[in-house]
Amino acid sequence: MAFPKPIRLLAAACMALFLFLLLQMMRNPSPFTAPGSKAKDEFASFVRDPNLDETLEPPEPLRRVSGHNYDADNVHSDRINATLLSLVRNKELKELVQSMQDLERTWNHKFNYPWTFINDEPFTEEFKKVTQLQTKAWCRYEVIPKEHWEIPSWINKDLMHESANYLEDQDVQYAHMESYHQMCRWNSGFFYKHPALADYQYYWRVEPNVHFFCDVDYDVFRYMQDHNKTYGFTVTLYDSPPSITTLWPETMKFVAANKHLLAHNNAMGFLTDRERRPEHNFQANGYSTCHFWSNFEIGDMNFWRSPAYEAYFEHLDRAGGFFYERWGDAPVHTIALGLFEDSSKIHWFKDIGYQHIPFFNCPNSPKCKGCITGRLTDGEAWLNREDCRPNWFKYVGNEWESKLSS
Ligand SMILES: Nc1nc2c(ncn2[C@@H]2O[C@H](COP(=O)(O)OP(=O)(O)O)[C@@H](O)[C@H]2O)c(=O)[nH]1
Ligand SMILES: [Mg+2]
Repeated sequence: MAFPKPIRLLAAACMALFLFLLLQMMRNPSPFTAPGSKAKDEFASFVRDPNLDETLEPPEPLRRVSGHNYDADNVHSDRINATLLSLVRNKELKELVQSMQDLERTWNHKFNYPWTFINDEPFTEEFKKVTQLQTKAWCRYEVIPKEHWEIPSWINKDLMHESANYLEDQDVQYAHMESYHQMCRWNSGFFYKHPALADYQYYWRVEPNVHFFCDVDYDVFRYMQDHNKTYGFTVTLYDSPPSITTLWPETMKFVAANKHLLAHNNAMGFLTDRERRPEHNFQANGYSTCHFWSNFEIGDMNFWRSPAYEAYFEHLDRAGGFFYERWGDAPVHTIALGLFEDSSKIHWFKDIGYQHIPFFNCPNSPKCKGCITGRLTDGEAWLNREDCRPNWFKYVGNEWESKLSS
């Protein structure tokens, strides 16, 4: 049946309009690239996000798969003493499987590093069975010694409860959740003391429900060792000041008594910047609140096992802020690294595409699938303000610039 010409033209116009609208909906919503509304620009961290520049691999030497050198059953493999590490609850099995599948697909099916799962209670048989099915690598299931997890004797429970009420009024998340405080303390000062990790030097922390987007074709643990790196991050953010009001003052007390521990090439500027978010610095009593987002960490446990860090952690633990405030392991790790480690030993794993809700690290690389290049968040536009990378680049630098990236 033939339609009159005006009807055909109208149908064609409707189709074109529909396609145009569809295209608009699928457009990259990155605040960095879109000419953008005022609201978006207002929150953009950079004139141009460095993740928009093409990212290949970090510099050689890089250790790759060759023949059977990383086979899971090769007892003489090129693997070093390192493990993937996950503190996780039985009820998070499905979310953990998601993280495992992404990391196995993009990296570990090539290198077959063991997984170590840690819990404050025994893992179920189902948890063990299902996680082992996700990998050819060896899986270990460990329980935390009670004395590493329980709330220490010097914490006053009444004061803790009152403090949690106060924190809640300040909109501090998880204020009343004791286990969250315990988890932050354990990640700050105990994970590397677990007997099951005694023979390992390097770890890659993996949380349930995170995503990995990019194929990584070199052994990242060997990268850390060969390039003399202590710690690697993907995302760095501002923290909630009321959760850490006295963390910096306590740190300063410790530093005043231990000046010799400060690294020569430290990241004090990054830790104390007050130009970008002056109100954060003010509320956190001198700390910028910038921290490496510790749900992703690739690190050398020798740093956490050093006498300097042990003394610092002990000082913080006695001060009580893991329970009277809600000190996170992220700011604690970051401050320690920023003060006591040479900042050239801290590496931005720009090439590892990563997401933990609601933030991403999404590089511009043909190796990446499933994230939008340069997009920091899929949440509200104001979340872009939480990005602390510009501060890191300002005080420490961007090692990927110039010769390294392409
Ligand atoms: N075994 C165990 N793991 C926990 C507990 N609380 C948190 N975790 C783990 O600690 C990590 C951080 O917790 P999560 O709830 O993701 O905190 P968020 O990312 O800060 O919202 C995740 O790997 C959790 O599985 C706990 O009480 N027991
Ligand atoms: Mg999490």
